[in-house]
Amino acid sequence: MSDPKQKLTAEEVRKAGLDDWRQVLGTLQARFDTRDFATGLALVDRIGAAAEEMDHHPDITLTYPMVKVTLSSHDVGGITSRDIELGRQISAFAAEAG
Ligand code: HBI
Repeated sequence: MSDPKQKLTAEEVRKAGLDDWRQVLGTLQARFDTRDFATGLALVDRIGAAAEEMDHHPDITLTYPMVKVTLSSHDVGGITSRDIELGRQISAFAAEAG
């Protein structure tokens, strides 16, 4: 699962054990309840910084009182190890924000 250009199978993604995330049509999607807007905004900011650092960019919706995130690798049209890695980071940020 280390090749970032390799599209993962649904089974490989499932085995990665990303608790907050579900697979939807070749993407990973999660929503994090942030209870208030400012906490959501701070979470989006952390996700943005991590995305820039990885050069891998999720779709993010900040909508009171939650943040919705969709991850996929546009270059291969599916889920790769980069989505798994960023998804793990985002879950950790959300846990800290909560
Ligand atoms: N973000 N989600 C996602 N998928 C990509 O394929 C991707 C990206 N951010 C930057 C990126 N690719 C770059 O590697 C290319 O735009 C050069």
